[in-house]
Amino acid sequence: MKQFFIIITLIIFLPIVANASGLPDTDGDGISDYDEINIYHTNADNPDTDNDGYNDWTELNSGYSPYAAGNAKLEINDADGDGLTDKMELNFHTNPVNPDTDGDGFSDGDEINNGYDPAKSGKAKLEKKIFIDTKNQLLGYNLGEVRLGLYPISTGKRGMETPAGQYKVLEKNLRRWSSKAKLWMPYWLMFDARGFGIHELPEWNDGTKEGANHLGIPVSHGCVRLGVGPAEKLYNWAEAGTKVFVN
Ligand SMILES: [Ca+2]
Ligand SMILES: [Ca+2]
Ligand SMILES: [Ca+2]
Ligand SMILES: [Ca+2]
Repeated sequence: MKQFFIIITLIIFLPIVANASGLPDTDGDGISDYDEINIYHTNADNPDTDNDGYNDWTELNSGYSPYAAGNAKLEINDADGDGLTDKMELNFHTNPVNPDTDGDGFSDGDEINNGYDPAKSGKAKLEKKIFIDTKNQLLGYNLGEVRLGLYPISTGKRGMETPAGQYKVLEKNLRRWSSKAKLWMPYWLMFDARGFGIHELPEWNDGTKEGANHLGIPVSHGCVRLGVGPAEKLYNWAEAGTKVFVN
């Protein structure tokens, strides 16, 4: 009988250590077996997957990659070389150590760059959305639920506010002339037929360009101005039909 109790005690207390949430955590690194296997794709039997002396929990919580020894940062490291950083893989719920999570022949990075869902095989697409925050003078853009970028902008000044509402990209034009304002609007993405759009800092006919010092301050006539670099990036990413939310 005594032996029986010892065996039961061993079965209960030896095999699995529970983490803070009460779920089994075999290697005792603070991340449950379930999360290691299904979310982080780390080794559930080794608290330090990349054997660099820092356990997986510590690395993930301080922005370091648990998939590469040393000082590799999550937001820079690309453990599987698929063009998507470890951090973006975790955001998109893809596998950071498998370049083709859904096994459909297209890498996770290629799928994201082309708007496809890297977690679903085939042609499932993720929705593209642009968010314009006039209060904080910021533009963010998302693929599905994942934020891809956030940039300072300049929206309409008092009396000429950028109108709030839900829109979509109606027209793309590399360089549009505004006959009303007498200026060029590079990387033009029109979202409202009345003439409201997103574009790079405007240029006058004599070649002078609006300074970036106005970004973060509402000074436009209603359009949404983006800086040099972000405007081109957003232009190349967005397509006709991409949803635009202004508030
Ligand atoms: Ca664990
Ligand atoms: Ca480690
Ligand atoms: Ca990757
Ligand atoms: Ca794929």
